[in-house]
Amino acid sequence: MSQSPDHNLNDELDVQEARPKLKRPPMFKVLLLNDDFTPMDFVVLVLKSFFGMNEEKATQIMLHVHTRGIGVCGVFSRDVAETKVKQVSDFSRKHQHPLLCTMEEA
Ligand code: TYC
Repeated sequence: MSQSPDHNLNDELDVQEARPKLKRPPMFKVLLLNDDFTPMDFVVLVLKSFFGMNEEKATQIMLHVHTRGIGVCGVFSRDVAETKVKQVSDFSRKHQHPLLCTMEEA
């Protein structure tokens, strides 16, 4: 009876099962950028309307972006993040504000 590392004592071939390569889908941060022209009230309205924030949280995030230049509105799946970015961008354009919204992998 032959012996080798890939044969067992009954001379049967042992097959190493491949581990299923499961990767969690990536998540994406939706980011708001500061500018000199978009009114603070409008940014607060955006955060309340599209990110479900209350007045206090929206004001806190708006002020963070205003002072630091950039801030996170939330973390979402790719599809949801893309939808949020489009909703915010369309809404800002519609009201003729230059507010920029983008996304990056978390
Ligand atoms: N900097 C703006 C102002 O002084 C306010 C602002 C905050 C604009 C956050 C954009 O993402 C922003 N009116």
